[in-house]
Amino acid sequence: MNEHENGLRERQKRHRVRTRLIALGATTVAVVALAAGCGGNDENGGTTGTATSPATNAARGGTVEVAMKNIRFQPEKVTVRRGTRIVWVNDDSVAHDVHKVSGPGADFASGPAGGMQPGDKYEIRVTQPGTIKYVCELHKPYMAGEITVK
Ligand SMILES: [Cu+2]
Repeated sequence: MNEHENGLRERQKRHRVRTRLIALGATTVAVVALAAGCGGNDENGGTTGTATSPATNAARGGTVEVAMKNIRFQPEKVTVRRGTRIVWVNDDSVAHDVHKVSGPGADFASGPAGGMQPGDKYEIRVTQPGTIKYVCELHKPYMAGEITVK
């Protein structure tokens, strides 16, 4: 086989590939045209205006978990947005509790000192900006935490 024949075969191959691409292109155009047709029908259906997404509000109030482990709050300091749910989980083998010491909003407490048994949960929702300090009455001042609400 000489150079000329090689070149000819290459050109033929390329030509076939191009033809196939054009065919594909035509199919794509047909699909797009169909899709556009559907879109047109939707517009005629009268779905007008943009509704405010409920996801926007849901995103504001997430959940942050604070573990009670090795006689510590973990993490000891969290920074959250207003509306966030703070959930304390006693992941320890001993009893604990949560008692607010200072900061904005209403006072809160999980119950009596050492009232949270292993596996128990306690939760609040933070609504006012500022820094809330809290302790475990049983293990303070060693076991203390902070929530900064933005
Ligand atoms: Cu404790």
